[in-house]
Amino acid sequence: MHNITKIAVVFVLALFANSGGVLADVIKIQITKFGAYSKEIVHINVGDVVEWIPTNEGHNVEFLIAPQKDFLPKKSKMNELYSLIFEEPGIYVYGCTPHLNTGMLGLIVVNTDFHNVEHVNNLKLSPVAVSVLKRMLKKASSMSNAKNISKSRPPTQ
Ligand SMILES: [Cu+2]
Repeated sequence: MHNITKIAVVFVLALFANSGGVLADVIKIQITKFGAYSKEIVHINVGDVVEWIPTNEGHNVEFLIAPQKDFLPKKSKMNELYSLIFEEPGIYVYGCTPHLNTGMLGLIVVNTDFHNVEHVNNLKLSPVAVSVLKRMLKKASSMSNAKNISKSRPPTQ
């Protein structure tokens, strides 16, 4: 009886370890022929996976901002499928290495947590990239209000 209780406790803990028992989502972002990420802003939960699928040559994914300042995810290789699991709540900013200056950027917000927004605002980028980033941040915070509604939609391709 004692052992069964123990197993039950471990099982419940395992459920909570994965964002409160909710199954992880896999969000797919295509790198389009227009040199853009198909979803420029994504709201996810801790434990979710984002996958970048190249459909056009000459692009990649390089992180500029992560919640843990000194632990940026590694840069992806050109034209390669890239997949990352997100474990830290906060804002992540990434871009395409050769097209950062023209504003080929993407934003990921984990757990609707904007605590590191100052780091994002202090990012040194070209004027075009800065204005793209500002627009995305504004949109991301307004999207976060409607997050629960969009979460109930069936997954899109
Ligand atoms: Cu690019």
